[in-house]
Amino acid sequence: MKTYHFKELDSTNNKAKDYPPGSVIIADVQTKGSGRLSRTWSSNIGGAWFSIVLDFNEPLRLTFIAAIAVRRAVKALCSLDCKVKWPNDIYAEDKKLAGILTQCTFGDKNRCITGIGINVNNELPKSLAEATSLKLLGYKVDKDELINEIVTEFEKALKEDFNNIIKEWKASCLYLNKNIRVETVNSSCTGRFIGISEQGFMILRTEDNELVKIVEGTVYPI
Ligand code: BT5
Repeated sequence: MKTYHFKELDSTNNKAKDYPPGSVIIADVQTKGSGRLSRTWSSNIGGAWFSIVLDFNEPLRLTFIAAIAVRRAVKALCSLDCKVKWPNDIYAEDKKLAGILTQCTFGDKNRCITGIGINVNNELPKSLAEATSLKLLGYKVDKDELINEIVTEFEKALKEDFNNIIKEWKASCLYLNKNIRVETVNSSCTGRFIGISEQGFMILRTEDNELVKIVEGTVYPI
C-alpha cells in the first residue's frame, strides 16, 4: 500500500476518491469527518483518521475486516481487548473508541473506500459522552505507528478466509445472543441477535420467532 499524508482534509474518504486502489490517505485533522448517514465524525488533531482504497466491492466484508485489523493492532500495541459492535463500531470499556465507514462505487471501476477513525490522543467534545480515546484509557500510543499496524493487519486479514474473520469478530461482539432493538433508517425491529450471515448481515430472531436479516442499522440493548 502507498501512503499519502495530509495535515488537513475535509474527509479522508472524500480525498480517497481521487486515488487508485492500494492507496492509504491519512489526515492529521478532518474538517468534515463523517459517519454513516452523513453524521458528523469529530476529528481533532491527535486522532488516527485514514482511508484505504481497494478495488473490491463488498462493503460489509471490508467493514468486518477493518474491525478485526483495528482490534488486532490495538491488542498488539496496547494489550487492550476491544469489543466490536455491529455493524461498524469498536468499543473499549463500554465507550466508542473507533468507527468505520466503507463507501463503494460500482460500475466501470469497482472501488471501495474503507475509512477508519480511532480516538488516540485527540480531545473529544463534551457532547460525545459515549466516546473514549486510547489516551483517556491510559495508553500512550503514536497514532502513525497505530495506523501502520492497522494497515499491515488489514492486508493480512484481507487474505484470510472470511469465515475466520466472522468467527473472531463474533467472539468479541457486544450484544450477541442478547435481546436488542435495531433502528434502521425507516423502521425499528426488536429481537434476539443470534448471528451474522456469510455476507455480514445481522440475523435477528423476532418475538414471533421469525429470522430476519438486517443490512444496516444502529443497535441498542433492551
Ligand atoms: C461511524 O459512523 O462510526 C464511522 C466513522 C468513520 C470515521 C472515519 S475517519 C476517516 C474517514 N473519513 C471520514 O470522513 N470518515 C471516516 P456512525 O456509526 O454513523 O457514528 C457516528 C456517530 O458517532 C456520531 O453521530 C456521534 O454520535 C459519534 N461520534 C462522532 N465523532 C466521534 C468520535 N471521534 N469518537 C466516538 N464517537 C464519535
